[in-house]
Amino acid sequence: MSDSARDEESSGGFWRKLKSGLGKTRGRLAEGVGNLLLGEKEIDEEVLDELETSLLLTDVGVDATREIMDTLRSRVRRKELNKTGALYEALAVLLKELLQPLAKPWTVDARKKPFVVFFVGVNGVGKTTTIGKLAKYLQSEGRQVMLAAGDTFRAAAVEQLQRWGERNDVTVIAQRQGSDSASVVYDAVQAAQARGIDVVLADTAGRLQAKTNLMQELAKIKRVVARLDPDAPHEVLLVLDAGVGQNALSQVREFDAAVGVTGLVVTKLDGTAKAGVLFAIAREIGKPVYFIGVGEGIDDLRPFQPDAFVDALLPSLEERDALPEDT
Ligand SMILES: Nc1nc2c(ncn2[C@@H]2O[C@H](COP(=O)(O)OP(=O)(O)O)[C@@H](O)[C@H]2O)c(=O)[nH]1
Ligand SMILES: [Mg+2]
Repeated sequence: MSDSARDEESSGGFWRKLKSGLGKTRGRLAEGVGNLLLGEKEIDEEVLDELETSLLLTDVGVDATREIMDTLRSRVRRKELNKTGALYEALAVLLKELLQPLAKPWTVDARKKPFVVFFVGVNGVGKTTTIGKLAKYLQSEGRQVMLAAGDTFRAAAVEQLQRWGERNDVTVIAQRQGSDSASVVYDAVQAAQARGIDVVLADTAGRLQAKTNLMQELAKIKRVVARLDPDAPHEVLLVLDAGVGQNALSQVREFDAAVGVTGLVVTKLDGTAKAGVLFAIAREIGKPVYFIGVGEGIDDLRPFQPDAFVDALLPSLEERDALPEDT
């Protein structure tokens, strides 16, 4: 198989996974948009109200929902939209536009060597797993990767990262549990400089005894690493679990205030009916979503593409018939 054929096959696999992963959100959305799918029905208040409710139920959020509904209602008033089928299509276009600002391609600046990326976020959101997946992704682009086990709070966290290191055959810089995470990340960046490594992915703790400690700790890691490279870290990625819905917004604000978040990774879009939170993020947070996760496997991470995301949520009529059950 050629490389491009393999790429197509695996991204086709991801597309299927995205569609089945978003099944819960799509199902909840369908409770409100089901009417729209009848196509040739007149648009009345009931149709619009049901749509509004289902947007709220998938965690699109009050403000983004209001914005979407205001636009659609005014187009209905102006008779630009008459039938429910047209409303469905207009909704899909609107949702794609809303997500567009989040779609900034992830790039590694090869002049920054090593390119240092911090992963921050509360416990259990998927930081360590995302690092494992991203290590493979970067290697497939031909980059040399090193991992830093900066979550020294739990022994299991270090072991988990080491397992991902073994799977990807990349070096993991670690110290024992309870050691200073700033010194672990410092060691990793120093080792990467010495060995000519392209990218350092640094794990961090999501929980300490007290929350103020955590934020201070993260700020300290940043300061310490800047001694080796004043531009580092080059990215600070906040990992968010889509399942927390609207709470994701306060997590962004809190981590951003402490360490200056440069981009987001939204995980666990599979298995939640709250994937609509991406629209709230688009409206409220001016930060790119570089990657999304739709499963625990090493290939279940991909760059975020708004059009594919909306197509998976609001498939055309013909496509709907071919989709896995909405459960
Ligand atoms: N279903 C699903 N599970 C995920 C995803 N990302 C991570 N997980 C799981 O979430 C749990 C916590 O992940 P972990 O990386 O340890 O989170 P951390 O505490 O932020 O490092 C693990 O069981 C992961 O396998 C995802 O995109 N989808
Ligand atoms: Mg972890």
